[in-house]
Amino acid sequence: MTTIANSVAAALRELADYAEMAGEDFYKVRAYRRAADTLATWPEDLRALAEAGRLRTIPGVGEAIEKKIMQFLGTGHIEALDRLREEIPPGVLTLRRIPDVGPRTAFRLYAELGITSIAEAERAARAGQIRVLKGLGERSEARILKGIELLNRLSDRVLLAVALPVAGRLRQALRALPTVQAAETAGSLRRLAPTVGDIDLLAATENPALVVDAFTQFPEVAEVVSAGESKATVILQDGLQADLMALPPAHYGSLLQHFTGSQAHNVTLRGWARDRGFSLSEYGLAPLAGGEPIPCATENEVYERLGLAWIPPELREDQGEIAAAASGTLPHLVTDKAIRGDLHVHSNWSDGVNTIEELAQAAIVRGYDYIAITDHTKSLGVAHGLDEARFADRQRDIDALNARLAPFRILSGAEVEVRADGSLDLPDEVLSRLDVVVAAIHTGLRGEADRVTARIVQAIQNPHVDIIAHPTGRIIGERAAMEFDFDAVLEAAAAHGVALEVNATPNRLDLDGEHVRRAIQRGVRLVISTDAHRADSLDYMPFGVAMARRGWAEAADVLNTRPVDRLLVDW
Ligand code: DGT
Ligand code: CA
Ligand code: CA
Repeated sequence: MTTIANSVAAALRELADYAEMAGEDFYKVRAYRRAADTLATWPEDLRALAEAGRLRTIPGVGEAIEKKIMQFLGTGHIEALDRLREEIPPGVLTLRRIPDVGPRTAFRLYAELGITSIAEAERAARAGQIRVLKGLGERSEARILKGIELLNRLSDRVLLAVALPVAGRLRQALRALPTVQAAETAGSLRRLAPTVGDIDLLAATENPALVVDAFTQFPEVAEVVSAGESKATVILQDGLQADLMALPPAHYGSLLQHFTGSQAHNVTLRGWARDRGFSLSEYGLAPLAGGEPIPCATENEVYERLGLAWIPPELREDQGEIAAAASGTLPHLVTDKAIRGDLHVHSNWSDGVNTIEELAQAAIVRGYDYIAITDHTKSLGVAHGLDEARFADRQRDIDALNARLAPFRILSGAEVEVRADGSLDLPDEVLSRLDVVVAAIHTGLRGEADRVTARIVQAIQNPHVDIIAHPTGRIIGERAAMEFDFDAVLEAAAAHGVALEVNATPNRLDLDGEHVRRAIQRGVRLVISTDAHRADSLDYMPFGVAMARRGWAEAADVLNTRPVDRLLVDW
């Protein structure tokens, strides 16, 4: 649903993007984005608030932004945005979607080469026109080209966090149909992959044709690509594709197994079935020797008939899960409920939206025992970071709250920067007073692999560092992982008892399942954290848990499943 506050938020976000490219003041740009973030989920009627002259009670709305909101409410336009739109063609904005192309580079590609689309940027890079720009060079050009290739690969996929709520609504709507006995999501979405190509849905019904027909008429459906007796493919209002398969309940287990995939898992499972005299399909198990096919009503039955334990969907990537299911050695995967606290959260002492108390209350509501407030330090200019004096002030705030909120515990932490030379941007003396030190690299991510590895290893060697945040630095659809020696980092982390973070922010999901698995195999412990910059974002936690599960993590592998006293023992 689009509210007027949503529309204002969208306009402010666009304004921020343009303003950033036009080289306007960084603080101004950030203020637009913050106000947009708040407005995007603003519950009250904006017009009523404006009439009451109370727009400035909205966090992040000061005089200048109030004026822009008033303009928008009056005319549907923001003057400053209109001016910038005239100055810079809209295609230039899309250039920023190329990994490694920031606003300044995007603007220069336009101003100096007249590039206004990603396709034009690709042609220019291939023709060697970008390397001649001052300060860019051959390496930048190659990187831009690589970024465009990455983007092309990702452009038709969406984040798990974007697809999940949509899929949940469709599943609900299917379950509400009178002829549907069961409905579930399948495919990469059920496997909780970081991104999904489409939404796969399954239904058990005695009347597949009727259900398929009803599905194609759901209000969220914008276009029907194909519809048959038991399947349909549609495009939803928001551009996502959804596939539905419906079969009678007797086949539901086989159906679910087949369309959950992955394809690689299914290929190996079919081989396993063949070796045991069956052919496997969405209809059931057919004996190769002939005779009646056996339909399976539950997924458990499919695996059981093949001599296997049921395999959690997150593991179905053909990474040894079938052998583990055969030998009874599947992991007892960590669950959402096992998480007792969040160890990477930003308050309004740095660039977060909420007060420490609001964050603590939000954590209490979520059933947590503790939360670590890990504000940015001063050197990360973009984040209004804290210096030593302000850390001391913040500590008083935390002490007072802890006295009041016990037994809930607020841990005093920081997200410190790993500088170019591998040192940290807070003196050891300050670090030693913190409960939790999270170290992160935010700059120089494109350095030589050896340099990046050395920086991370050096941070790990600092006796005060507890956690390495978002270790690979990838941002899905925007930035590939840093090039570095992950095994060397694992070795150092294991040796120094430093945990690696599984960052649950939907476009990070860093570490992902593969990296989690490698970390566990090397004896490195993990934490799952949201990196929330506002209280609502504590809800990202399940996405991080999903990555940990995809990496075969058990509760014992994850430090924040521990009570706080056992957490601090090692730190
Ligand atoms: P996605 O959609 O790219 O994120 O990945 P999946 O795994 O959801 O793939 P999708 O939607 O093409 O198919 C869902 C599952 O159905 C897939 O994991 C395996 C199974 N499947 C059954 N028949 C086929 C087939 O003919 N082709 C493919 N690719 N998958 C099939
Ligand atoms: Ca799919
Ligand atoms: Ca599909």
